[in-house]
Amino acid sequence: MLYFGENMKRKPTIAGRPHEALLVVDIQPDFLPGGALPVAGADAILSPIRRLMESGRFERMVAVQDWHPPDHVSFASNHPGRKPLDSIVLHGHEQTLWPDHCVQGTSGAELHSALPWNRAGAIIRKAMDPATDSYSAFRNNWDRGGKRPPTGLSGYLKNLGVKHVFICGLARDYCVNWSAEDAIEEGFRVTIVWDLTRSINPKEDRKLRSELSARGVRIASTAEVHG
Ligand code: VGL
Ligand code: ZN
Repeated sequence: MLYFGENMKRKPTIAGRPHEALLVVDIQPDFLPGGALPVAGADAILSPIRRLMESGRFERMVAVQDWHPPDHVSFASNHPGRKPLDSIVLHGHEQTLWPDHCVQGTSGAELHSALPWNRAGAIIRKAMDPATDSYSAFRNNWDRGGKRPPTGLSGYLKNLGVKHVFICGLARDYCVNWSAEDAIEEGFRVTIVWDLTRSINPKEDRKLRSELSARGVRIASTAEVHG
């Protein structure tokens, strides 16, 4: 027997804000301390991101996963004589070379087990093309032909009626930054949950923050977003 009336009294588990979505970017073991491309302090954001995902604040959540083939062009190991953090010119644009990371099917590439991914409505995998990197969750970096092919995320969100994208995760100065820029270009309102991100190069944080603000990205704290 179903006591429908009683169920109706229960606190709804979702906040009913279908026009807002939370992107949880690249929370994968390889980007955490001990991983292949560790971002300092990234372990400190796991619990607060978990709490935000479990809070019911967001009805819509999307996981973003860096997902490289082993022969990926961004790996220094695929460029004889180069080492991680060297910079090359790739298809006419600067490309940083990284240690091998987030290789498809490896444990370091998994969505981190500390977060409740079952609540995410979609998983967007990026940087799967061996010849192009992809920092943004919305589109690849430039390919051989100078194009930036979309991942489909913008259409997915628009199809659901999402107007405002909130972004947390890693790394603040790469995938979060590039995703925020593209989300603005796609016409979304964009909020970065600043304390739920960490940078590969934190020395540039002040500059990054003012560049993001100048582009129309709102910078907020978890407390403001919960509020
Ligand atoms: C990222 C460097 C290489 C990121 C991904 O998630 O910010 N950074 N691949
Ligand atoms: Zn990567």
